[in-house]
Order: sequence, then structure tokens, then C-alpha cells
Amino acid sequence: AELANDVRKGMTNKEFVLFFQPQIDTNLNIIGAEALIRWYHPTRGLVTPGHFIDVVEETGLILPLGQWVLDRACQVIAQWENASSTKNLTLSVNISARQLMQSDFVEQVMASLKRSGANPQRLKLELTESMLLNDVQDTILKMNLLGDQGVSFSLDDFGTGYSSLSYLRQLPLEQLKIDQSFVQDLENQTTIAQTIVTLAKGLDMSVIAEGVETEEQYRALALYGCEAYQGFYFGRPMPLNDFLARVEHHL
Ligand code: G
Ligand code: G
Ligand code: MN
Ligand code: NA
Repeated sequence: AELANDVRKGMTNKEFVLFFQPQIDTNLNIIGAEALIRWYHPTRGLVTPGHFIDVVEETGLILPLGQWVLDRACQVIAQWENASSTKNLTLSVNISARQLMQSDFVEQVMASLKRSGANPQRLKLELTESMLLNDVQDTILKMNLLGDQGVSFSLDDFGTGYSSLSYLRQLPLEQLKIDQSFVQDLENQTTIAQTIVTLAKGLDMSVIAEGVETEEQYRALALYGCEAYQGFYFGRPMPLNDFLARVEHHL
């Protein structure tokens, strides 16, 4: 309860920020970023979501906080539109089940896009397998409504949930995101990562590997035909200005 109050105060005092983790293509160009929330706590310093996201979900604070994340992400996309080096970048935003289940979720996303003037084609929403199955038909409807506007969807932590392959075909997903557990244990999990790459291609989806920490992992994934990468090997989640400096200087 104390933490929840702290979060409320933090929202009022604008203590939350988005960090940006680069996403890279096979030619090592930065193609976008995942937005990851951080909290500049007045006494505890920089706090990662592992320390507060559960409480935020349980208390329902994820609704206003998630709305703030969407607003901020759309503002950034709109800014990126102004420079040739950033105008083609996509920004991936994590969406929680509580948010997606809101009856006006579609309207909320559209309102964020409209307020900021962001290009919907640059916004990618990350969903997880478990949340898709709450009400598959409702989820598909929402995804299609946003998809009609140009918003795309990525399936986060793929391979750790329980989505059946038949659902996977019904869902209008643009991308599968290989869970980092398969990437970091590539010696033992080669088949899984490789199979997810093949599956994505067969379903006409793009594929991104997350949690890439070494050059060996990147090379192995590239051999399997993986097209995009994210992980500490290419860059940790970082403040916006650091991310922009990397894009500018092709670091
Ligand atoms: O960097 P990392 O510690 O950022 O993130 C930890 C967890 O918090 C991940 O599961 C990530 O998906 C989640 N997370 C990070 N930012 C957000 C956000 O803006 N919204 C939601 N719902 N989850 C987030
Ligand atoms: O659940 P989700 O996939 O959204 O969360 C991403 C989480 O993974 C964040 O906490 C992020 O900081 C973390 N992360 C990103 N890249 C790496 C990596 O290369 N290695 C590890 N161990 N964690 C990573
Ligand atoms: Mn994610
Ligand atoms: Na993930």
C-alpha cells in the first residue's frame, strides 16, 4: 500500500521516464527501440519495473501509468518524425492484460496517437501469449481496429506461454519475439530458437530475438534466418538522448 502511494505520488511528480533499448537488423542498423519504464525515485534513485510493476498491476494503477507510457511513446514517435535519421524507427510498447481488457483500449491508443500526431505505423504494441487468451475474439477485434490504423503487434516472450498454434494463425500479429531464455541458452535450445524463426516465416510474420548478450548468439541466430535483434550485446535500455546519439553516430 505504501508502494502504491509512492507510485501515485511519483506519477503526480513526473518521476517516471521511458528508457529505450535499441533493436537492430541483420546489417547492424538500428531499426527501432523497445520502450521500458523507469522510475527516478527521490530517495531510492533509478528503480526498474521489477520492483513496482506487480503492485502497479494489482492496484489497477497500471491503467493511468500505462496511459502515460502510451502518451509519452507517441510523443517520442512524433518527434522522431522530424529527422531523417529517426523517421523510420519503430517504437515497441509493452501492454499489460489489464490495459488490453479495457473496453475503451482502442480509443485510448487512438487518442494518444491523435494528441501527439504520431504516425501509427511507427507504433508496435507488445502483447504476451497469456493475455491473448482471456477473450480471443475481443482481442482480435481490438487488434484489427488498431491494425486498420497502421498499429502493429508483437508477441513478447514467445515460447514461454501456452498459445496454441491455431490461435497464432488467427491473431493479426506482425512479429514474434523469441524469449530471452531460448537465446541465452542457445547451446541447449538451438532447436527452439530455430523453430520459432521458421514458424514466424511460415506464418508471414517478422521475428526478433531478445536478450542477445554475445556475438556468438547473434551469429547463430543470423544463421537461422533471424532478422532482428535486441539485447545487452547491442545496447542496454538507455535514456532517450543516449539512444538518439547512438542513432546519429551509428554506434
Ligand atoms: O527492463 P526491464 O527491467 O525493463 O523490464 C521488466 C519488466 O517490466 C518486463 O517484463 C517489461 O515487459 C515490463 N515493463 C517495462 N516497461 C513497461 C511498460 O511500460 N508497461 C508494462 N506493462 N510493462 C513494462
Ligand atoms: O518482458 P519483456 O521482454 O518486455 O522484458 C524485457 C526485459 O529484459 C527488461 O527487463 C530488459 O531490461 C531485459 N533485457 C533486455 N535485454 C537483455 C539482455 O540482453 N539480457 C538480459 N538478461 N536481460 C535483458
Ligand atoms: Mn517486452
Ligand atoms: Na520479452
